[in-house]
Amino acid sequence: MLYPQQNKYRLFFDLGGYWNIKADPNNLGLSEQWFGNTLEGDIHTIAIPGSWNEQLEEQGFKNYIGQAWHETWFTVPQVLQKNAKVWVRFGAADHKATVWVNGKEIGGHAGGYVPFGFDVTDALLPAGEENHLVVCVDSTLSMHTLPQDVDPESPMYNTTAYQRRHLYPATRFDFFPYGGLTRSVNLIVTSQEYVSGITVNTSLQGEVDIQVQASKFDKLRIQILDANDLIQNETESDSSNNFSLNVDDPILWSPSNPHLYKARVSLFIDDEIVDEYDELFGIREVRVEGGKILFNNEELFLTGFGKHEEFPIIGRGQFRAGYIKDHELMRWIGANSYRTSHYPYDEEMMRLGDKLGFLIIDEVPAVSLGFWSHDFDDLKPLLDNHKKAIKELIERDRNHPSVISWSITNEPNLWAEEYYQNEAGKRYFKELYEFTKALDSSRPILSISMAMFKEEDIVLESCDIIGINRYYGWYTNPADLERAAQDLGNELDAIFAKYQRPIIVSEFGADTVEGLHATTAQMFTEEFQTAFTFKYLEVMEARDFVCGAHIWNFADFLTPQHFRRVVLNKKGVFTRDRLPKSVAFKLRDHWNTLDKINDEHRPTRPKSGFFIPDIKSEANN
Ligand code: BDP
Repeated sequence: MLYPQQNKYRLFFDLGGYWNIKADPNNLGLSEQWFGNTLEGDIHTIAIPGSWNEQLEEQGFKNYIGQAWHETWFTVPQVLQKNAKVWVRFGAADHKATVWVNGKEIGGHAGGYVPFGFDVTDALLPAGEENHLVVCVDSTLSMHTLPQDVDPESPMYNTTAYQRRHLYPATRFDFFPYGGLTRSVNLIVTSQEYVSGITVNTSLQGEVDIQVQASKFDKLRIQILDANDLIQNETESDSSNNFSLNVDDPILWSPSNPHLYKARVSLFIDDEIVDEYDELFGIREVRVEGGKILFNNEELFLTGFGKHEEFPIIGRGQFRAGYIKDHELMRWIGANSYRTSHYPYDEEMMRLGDKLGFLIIDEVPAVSLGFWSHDFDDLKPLLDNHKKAIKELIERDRNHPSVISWSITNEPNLWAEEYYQNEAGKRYFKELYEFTKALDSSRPILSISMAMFKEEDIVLESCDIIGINRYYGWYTNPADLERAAQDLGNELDAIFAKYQRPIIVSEFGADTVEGLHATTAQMFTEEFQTAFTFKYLEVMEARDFVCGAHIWNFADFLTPQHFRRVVLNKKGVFTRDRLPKSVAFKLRDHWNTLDKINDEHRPTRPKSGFFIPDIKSEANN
């Protein structure tokens, strides 16, 4: 469903605010029909968008995984309800939602982190009356969902890899399992006939192919406008919804000049416009050639981070000021890119990436996947959901110039289960790769491997860019950075020799307690983090085929409880509240002088658009 937009023909309301919430640990709500009336009993007030965990910690929600019923009310004015279609759109519900309006079930969606919505016109009360919106959000996962579960009943739980029993709440992944209505909830009003989807494909020569989905039309008109709203070209059709246009002397989108064009789609019925939608896009190209990533035909080196979408109190909830802060800190430090580890981030982040000129690797929630059989057919329910997650992500994000790659999996088999390195596993990833390519052939696909099988890891066969996450000198041979450098270097060389594809080191990092120091670098101190980070950078930068260094992590983040974590994963270059650790200043110096990154790819030196003061703080010296 299109991102909400307001113009002469459509409008949207923000339904965010203080809602009611009621936990349903025993799953009684459906049989007792809680959707029919105002929620009763143990009701709390919750800010939406937002995760329930930290907001309502004192009410017992901190570690709550399960169903929680949410409700609010809205009114549609008479002037709008007449002859209109009214929709409800959710930016995301983690991880599953069922929606009722005035007691009538209007739909549901399985899978967190992506938007969904419904036409609610027929469920509305007469204009002016208060409509009751109820959403049951279920944060439980299963072995077939993305991310996967740790259900004690699942065959995976009973394998020898029992580490997961040591986490509370138990997860297969190293980030907090937040639940809730995490992103914008909107009421959208459109005409009876409307535009429902737009796909834009471009070439560096200025060819722009546009495909429009619409309910019904007598005519569609497409106009391309530049950043000053000047029409560059236009065309129309009364039968086709596929258009090919040209932009003369196109201004390319890049981190240093994030120029956005607009595709304005107007839908006509009886010679009158009844709907219009402006889709932003950029003209730029990313491709892989001879072991390099080429961005607008120039060699690209990615500097940046694996991130988490996570802040104190609001959890994984939408936090616009936080999004700005993170991008500005990345610009300050000289990062040109980040990965949406380990799930799709808020659409607002992608839009900021487009506007501010960041390169984003967009990831589906396929984190530390586990398989449970040698038989490919047994894996199908998981594969189907995996494909669905990829499809929904591509549908949502395909027109963002900031998105340069689809990351289809992160560290499968982290828990070293017995079923993985086999024909079924190979086929699983091959199918995913082909599925993704068929949906979007314009972006390279990234697969990320952990250390266990090194260059033999089956996941490396199915990708255009290889991502490796490595923790030599931290989880293995702790503190021995010379050995870490050797191991990393040998492995990079072996992987490149085998695949001849660009490699990025998509994770490397050391837990670091801010303010902890030592004269001899010691694990957990700020000096160790600096030594570790720069040892890795040295190894990577000595190799031309390494096309990116993404430090794990941008900021400290909340995890389940585990003897390896003191509340947070502390590998952040910034603290959870976004204050720099000392490595940040060193990185800032390094990434702003690295001659491998030419000016085009340095968002710290924009040629237009943003003023970045070039102040060097005392701490840099
Ligand atoms: C990797 C995972 C990441 C973890 C990180 C770590 O991809 O999610 O947080 O290790 O252990 O295995 O810090």
